Amino acid sequence: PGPLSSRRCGSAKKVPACAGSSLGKGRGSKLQAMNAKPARLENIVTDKGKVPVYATGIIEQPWDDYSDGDHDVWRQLYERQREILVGRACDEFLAAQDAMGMTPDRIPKFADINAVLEAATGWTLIGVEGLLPELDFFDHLANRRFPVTWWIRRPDQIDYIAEPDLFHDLFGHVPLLMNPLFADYMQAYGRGGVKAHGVGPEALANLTRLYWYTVEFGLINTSQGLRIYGAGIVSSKGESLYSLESPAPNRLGFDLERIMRTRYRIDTFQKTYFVIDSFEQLMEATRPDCVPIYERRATLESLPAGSVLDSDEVIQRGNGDGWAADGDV
Ligand code: HBI
Ligand code: FE
Repeated sequence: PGPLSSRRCGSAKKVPACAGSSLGKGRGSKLQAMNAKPARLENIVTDKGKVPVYATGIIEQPWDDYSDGDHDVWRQLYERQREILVGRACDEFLAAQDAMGMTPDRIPKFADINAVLEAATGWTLIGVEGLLPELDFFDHLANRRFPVTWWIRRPDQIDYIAEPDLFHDLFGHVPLLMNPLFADYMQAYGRGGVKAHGVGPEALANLTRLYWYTVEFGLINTSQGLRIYGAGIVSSKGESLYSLESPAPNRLGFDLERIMRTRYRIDTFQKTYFVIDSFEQLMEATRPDCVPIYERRATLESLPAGSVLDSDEVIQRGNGDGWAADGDV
């Protein structure tokens, strides 16, 4: 779950408060009435189908209002993923989760995480309703604030949810913010996004692809072999296995401009994974001014997600098994 298309969302229409919110089963909600139920603004997002985009307000994590069912969903997902990720996620990810004091027992308190995270890299978590319009999102990242959705998915959504919930954000995205290089990359990414937003929709599309193929679905080379660092993978049972073990997808060496040309779908496993050698490489890639890159990029066609070019560093050429044939991207 993650990136929206680069186009501005259509007009928001008010819809009833989200049925999915797990709120209200708590003991005497402490939330003000206005925050009692998040307002889910369904915006029609053109070329990626309908993706809910939420209000942009920051809200306090309603920790006392999480139900036992919510904590149970966290525990189930946490225990299942941690078991799968040993030997699959990069060591930095697993070590950071432990260092932050994350456990399966209860949904972590943002305030507790912030005490550790802020001391480590200056990042803090803020509670949000869910997906934010790009500019709001970029601006938070540029200021070392990571938006975390305050609600967790329902039990019937354990295996898949189309939008980022608390588990995706807190379990998937937050731990690597403890890594100084990744923390710097995420802030540089946010600053780049604010600039790209000023340049225009094409520039923005480049940035959302970069986010997709690194922060969400990136792999990293290690001495023990390929490992996962992307949040979209580590928070997904199926893709944690598929991304490393399936013969179907391509696995290509990281190449910034190549990634910026590569389209993606938000509702299937990736056809192509890009592999970095280190977080330094990721940070270095965002140093140069991106505007000349956008100008060069604009002269080249974007590529279907499953392409392999002669100029690619091919670690594995996928056999394409099970690739979605409809709605090619
Ligand atoms: N909003 N809350 C939230 N979380 C995200 O990961 C997020 C977002 N809005 C936009 C977005 N990601 C992507 O389009 C980025 O590529 C900008
Ligand atoms: Fe995400």
